[in-house]
Amino acid sequence: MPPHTTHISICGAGLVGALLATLLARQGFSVDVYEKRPDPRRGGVENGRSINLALAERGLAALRQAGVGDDVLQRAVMMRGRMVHEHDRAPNLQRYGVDDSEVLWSVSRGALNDLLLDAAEAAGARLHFHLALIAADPLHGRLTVEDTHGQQRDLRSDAIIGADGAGSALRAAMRRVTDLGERVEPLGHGYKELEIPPTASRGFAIEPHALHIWPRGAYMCIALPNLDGSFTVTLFLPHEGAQPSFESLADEGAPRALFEHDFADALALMPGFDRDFAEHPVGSLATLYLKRWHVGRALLIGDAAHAIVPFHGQGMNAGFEDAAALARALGAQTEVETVFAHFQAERKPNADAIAAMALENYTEMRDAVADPHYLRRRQLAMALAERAPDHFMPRYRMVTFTHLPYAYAYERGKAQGELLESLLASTPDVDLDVAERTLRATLPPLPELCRG
Ligand code: FAD
Ligand code: 8R5
Repeated sequence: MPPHTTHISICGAGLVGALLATLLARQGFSVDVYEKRPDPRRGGVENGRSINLALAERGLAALRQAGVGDDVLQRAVMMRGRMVHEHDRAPNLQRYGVDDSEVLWSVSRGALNDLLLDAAEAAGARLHFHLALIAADPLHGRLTVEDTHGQQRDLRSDAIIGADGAGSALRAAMRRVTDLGERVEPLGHGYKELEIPPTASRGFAIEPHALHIWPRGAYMCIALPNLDGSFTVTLFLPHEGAQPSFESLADEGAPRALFEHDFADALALMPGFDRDFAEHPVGSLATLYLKRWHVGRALLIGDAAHAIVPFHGQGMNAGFEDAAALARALGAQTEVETVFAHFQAERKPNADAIAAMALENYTEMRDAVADPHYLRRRQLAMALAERAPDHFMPRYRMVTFTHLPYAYAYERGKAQGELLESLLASTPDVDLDVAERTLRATLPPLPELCRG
């Protein structure tokens, strides 16, 4: 079936749905998008909170494929590395890459979503707001949407794509037909968003070009810059327990006492701390695993298929990579069930790998960034990457700045990690010539990097 006779319904006009709609409409598919919320571009009730996300190479490449890469970067703040704020020490910047070609970008979720909705419409996709998917028959490509008055409409489509997020309604409809092998693993930790406002002269109160981390062992704070000079600060903490936890902070004054003790430099920059803490909800974190992403003419992508914990900053990036891969596959072959099976075979091992790496990066961020063994290991890794760039690349860089499959990054990262540990086991002052020879003798060269 050529694209222009293939009709695709996308459920959800969030980040992934809006990007997929753009990519497919640009390829000539007939695309309708159903979104249960109102059109965010229409203003309306604005709660005034800016939520930002870290955009990395995988997401950026997909945005470039949709023709909006430069537009997005114009509205983004560059983050060159992690700024680590240890207790009672000057903050220290650990660069992410070798130069400014390897950086993260802090983007506003609202601005990015608006821009993608404009792009989808400009490409010819039809967007329908205030219409929620409430039922679907995946085997026959039928779906039912409902407006805010309870009016229902029955529709038919060659393909139904569920980009409706972690609580996907399409997934619920698919589950009624086939066992999806669904498993949700709560992390046991939640998060709360706070704010460092701009200074009186409308500048940034701390270094703007960094992702700030306050590692405190069992928990941490992070901060990402916004264009207006503010930072969105996120506190990650266990939900329950006697050690600092959201439960243990229930008493008035307890949150401020924790911050005075652990995050005093950040607290000094948050005049609205008490109100923000009291008013902002605690978000919960979990990993969603599915054995199956497709049933008949229906397919799940993005968070609907593989919601992950946030610690690698890859949820959106992975979802954007899904969208680009799916658009490419549908462009090459339009027998939807075949495309969906191939998509799952290609993407699921990668989704599993980034889910695991995201969990591991929590420990790294909140704890190991300040650990002497970790710092030695990191230094050795950087030395090997410089001496033998064809043989060694830190896993973080593979994930964040290349298009190597996540599953490859995970496996290669394990092998490299074992090598580093064995080198460090005998002496903390590793002879770099020996290390390089051992590396070249033990691991095959890295594949072509497929960057940019
Ligand atoms: P969503 O963005 O959740 O969009 C789903 C859409 O579907 C929504 O618009 C929703 O209204 C709509 N919908 C739901 N149900 C229905 C229905 N029944 N009918 C119609 N429409 C429906 N990722 C990163 O890569 N880097 C980061 O730094 C990062 N930071 C994050 C910070 C926060 C606070 C959070 C919560 C997440 C962060 N993520 C980050 C993860 C990222 O937000 C998600 O991975 C990404 O938004 C997934 O996109 P999605 O389109 O699949 O789902
Ligand atoms: N998501 C991120 C990283 C890795 C940074 C590093 C980590 C907030 C709810 Cl926790 C986190 C990263 O290892 O140096 N890159 O991007 C984004 C992160 O959290 C986001 C902002 C978040 C869900 C709240």
